Amino acid sequence: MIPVITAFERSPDRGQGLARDMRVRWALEETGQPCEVRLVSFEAMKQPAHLARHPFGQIPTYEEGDLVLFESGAIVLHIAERHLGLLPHEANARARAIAWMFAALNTVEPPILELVTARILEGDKPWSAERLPLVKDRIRHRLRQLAARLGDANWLEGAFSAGDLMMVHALLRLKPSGMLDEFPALAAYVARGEARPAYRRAFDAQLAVFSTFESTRKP
Ligand code: GTB
Repeated sequence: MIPVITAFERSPDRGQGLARDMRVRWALEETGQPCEVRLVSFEAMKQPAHLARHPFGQIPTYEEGDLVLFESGAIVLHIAERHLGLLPHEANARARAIAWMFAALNTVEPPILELVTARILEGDKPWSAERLPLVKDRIRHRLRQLAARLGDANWLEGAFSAGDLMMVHALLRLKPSGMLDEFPALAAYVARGEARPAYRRAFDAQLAVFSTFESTRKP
């Protein structure tokens, strides 16, 4: 059964691959699984049909027969557990790779999202200029710790895993800020992720959605 995932009809990142459907597309590519993509507008995401799939009216979602999932982490874990390629077979190594998925989502990504909030949603507040350095320092603290653990390894736990997939995608959100370049080992880690053929295929697929939308848009 070919799963159906949802993605933005028109991504606000203009095809940079920063929206979270990219994680699901990437996981499916790494495991050699096909998918169909249902594109949704911001309006459609808040309608009952989509809210039945996703209680918070967001993308991505994943439908496979009777199973309907939301949350990119849960979806990637589901894919990784059912198909070869994203989790080690040995039980302890598998548990560690899953721990890195949670670390990406719960420990590394939150301060990065704070930066997006501080810049975009709170950029016009009088206290914004004071807050921004604090937010950036919290991110640097995490990046320093992550770089120390990665050391000169290619991936976080031996071979590339779902933990790396989630971590690389969380870190990608930092690229426009230039902060990733302050940590060359992490910049190289992210570049290794982006260079994977599966990442490229997933990236091209989501970019094609944006390019098609732009080329058919009425002036
Ligand atoms: N925790 C959920 C998950 O991991 O699946 C978060 C899902 C989520 O934030 N979805 C966003 C969404 O549907 C899209 S990915 N937003 C619409 C809404 O809430 O109404 C987040 C995102 C959006 C835009 C960019 N960008 O433009 O760079 C990057 C990431």
